[in-house]
Amino acid sequence: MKLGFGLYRHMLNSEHYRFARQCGATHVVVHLVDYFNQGDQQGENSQPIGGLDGWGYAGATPDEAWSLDRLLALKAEINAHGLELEAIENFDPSHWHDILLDGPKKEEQIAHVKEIIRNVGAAGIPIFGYNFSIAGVCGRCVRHDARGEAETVGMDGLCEETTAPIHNGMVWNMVYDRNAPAGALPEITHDELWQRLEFFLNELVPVAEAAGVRLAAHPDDPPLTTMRQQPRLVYQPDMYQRLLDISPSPSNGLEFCLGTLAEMTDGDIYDACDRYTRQGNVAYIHFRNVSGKVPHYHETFIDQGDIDMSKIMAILKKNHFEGVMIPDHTPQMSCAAPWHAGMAYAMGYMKSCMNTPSS
Ligand SMILES: [Mn+2]
Repeated sequence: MKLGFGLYRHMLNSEHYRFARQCGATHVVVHLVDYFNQGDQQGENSQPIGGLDGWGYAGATPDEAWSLDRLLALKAEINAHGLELEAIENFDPSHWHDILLDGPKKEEQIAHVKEIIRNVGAAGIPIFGYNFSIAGVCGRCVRHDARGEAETVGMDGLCEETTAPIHNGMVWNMVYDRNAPAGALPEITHDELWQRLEFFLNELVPVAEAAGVRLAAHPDDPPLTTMRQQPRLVYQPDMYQRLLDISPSPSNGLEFCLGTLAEMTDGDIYDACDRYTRQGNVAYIHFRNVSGKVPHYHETFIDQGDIDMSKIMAILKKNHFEGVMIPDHTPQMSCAAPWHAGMAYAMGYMKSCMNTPSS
């Protein structure tokens, strides 16, 4: 098991690589998508929240950033700071909006996405995380419910942010076409969304296999049945199995988000962790904690929520999980560096958990 650290695009610099190392990380997971481009965000160091118009505008990251040369340069820069580049997390909506929406550019976009995966493999980056979702990560609000009234995110029942339709030109909680005609995305069934995922996996998994890349699926966060009148895909733990069964392969793996899984209304987090790590499906882990289940939950400090993290750690050790775990997100701490303090707190806890023999 390896301790990693997730970095947003604007954090890909020496200061943040050093911070990750100082927190004990040996590996990093990077986001190349700029979630904060012209969006109405409260701060670039918090996880993106956004409102009805999403996080911001897609496509801000130049295409060049996904080229083999730039990926090799990024990896070299990270290696020079004593870290390994374990994964890239997420496509930009501009890469795949018509794959998610079954639109006219679907074929052109799947060809581009394949090219990205080939580049990732050629650069020696082992994992690519994605979240096959129309609404994306949305519908959450800022709360002060973590210990000591720490600022965190969660849901307090359904609200306009979870029920309002998504306007045209927007997908995955970002705007990809600001000139789209007025109106909202048409409603589709859950089966239609699964068919779109089948197309994506059937096309991409063989390419990922040849490139030596593991695709890693994040579940729906928050895991509601529908979000903004669009179906969700993986909103109960068993639904991960359906995704795996579409294209059984080591390259069809999971970005196993403990927080999101604990927010689900069915199943048991320990059973799910045992099953998917025993089967060898987990590419990497978002190691975080929550209190409650949708639609009433909030993210907590790592030692505070419903999940017994030491019990999870014992399962990971029993099943010889060899991958990376990262904190994903944490509450913000009241001090001059709220994000840094929250992440450092989580990292210290994780490192200690990893090093403590299971009883
Ligand atoms: Mn996550």
